[in-house]
Amino acid sequence: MSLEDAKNQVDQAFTRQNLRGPSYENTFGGATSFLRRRYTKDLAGVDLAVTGVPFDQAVTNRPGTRLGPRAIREASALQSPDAPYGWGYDPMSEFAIADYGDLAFDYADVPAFPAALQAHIAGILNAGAASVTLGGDHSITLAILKAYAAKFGPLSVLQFDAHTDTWADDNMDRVDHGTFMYKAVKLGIVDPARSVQVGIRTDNPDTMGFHIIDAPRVHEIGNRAVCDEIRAVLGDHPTYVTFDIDCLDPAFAPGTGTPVWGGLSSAQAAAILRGIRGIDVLGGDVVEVSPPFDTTGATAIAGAHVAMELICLWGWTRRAQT
Ligand SMILES: [Mn+2]
Repeated sequence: MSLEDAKNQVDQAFTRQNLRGPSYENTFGGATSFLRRRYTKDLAGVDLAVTGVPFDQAVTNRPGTRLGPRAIREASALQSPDAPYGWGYDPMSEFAIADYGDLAFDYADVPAFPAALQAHIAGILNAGAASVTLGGDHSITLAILKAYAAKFGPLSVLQFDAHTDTWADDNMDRVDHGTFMYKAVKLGIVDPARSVQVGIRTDNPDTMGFHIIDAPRVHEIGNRAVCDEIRAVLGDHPTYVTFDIDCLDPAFAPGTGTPVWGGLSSAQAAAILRGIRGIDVLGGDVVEVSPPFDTTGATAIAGAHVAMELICLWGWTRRAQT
């Protein structure tokens, strides 16, 4: 290895010349960005920006997801630089994907937070890029959906979650991780009739018209039937995917604020995310990874895999169009 190679084949978060392509630096060292993408605030030429939102002030129980983006980035370094398994293509080589860093916000000014986040995502979308966001608690998805709806109109949402997050809350100024989907429907930015919630296992009689495939049903009908049902509802409608890591069973994702037993396994989630390829994904997020409760790191590992699968889903459709 030449001296020049030695300089460039480390810290590819900063040293990589090209937004595309694998990074073969040691996975155990160097500066960490999501999957060694370039860590940059320059969105020129970027197809998809991965961004972190370290906000956890809206939780009903255990906090800690403010540390989620950092943990997910670190866990992403465990993934192979080769093409992701089961997809037959490498989105990291075919698309310009950057780590856009974290949202800056005043942690003590919660009322000002949603607008700051919406502007952050709008900046990415208006630069012509898609976004995949690393949370943060689930309240963040409302501001992201507002930015998406402002550009694309009302969206389908595919939500993986133990909870529907549709508990009634007509105070639009409240910032709450359990009511954001209620608000999204009331604001008209999500079309519930063309949206699906997967993995639900907490009671909330008002479904608001969402198509729910609850966790017992996932276990009963199996992955392939779940994928068929998701496709049937979403069709080719523009879709935002939000993945609350508590969709997974606490055995697979203990590091989260409101764990509920009876959830999906990592294998089920992987099979379903890969089995719905072809839906029109405009962007997504993985939320509620709480490192202080993640005793083995398994939750952050799952979160990093989910983020990668979201990128694969987004790229699959875009790739088919080009
Ligand atoms: Mn949730």
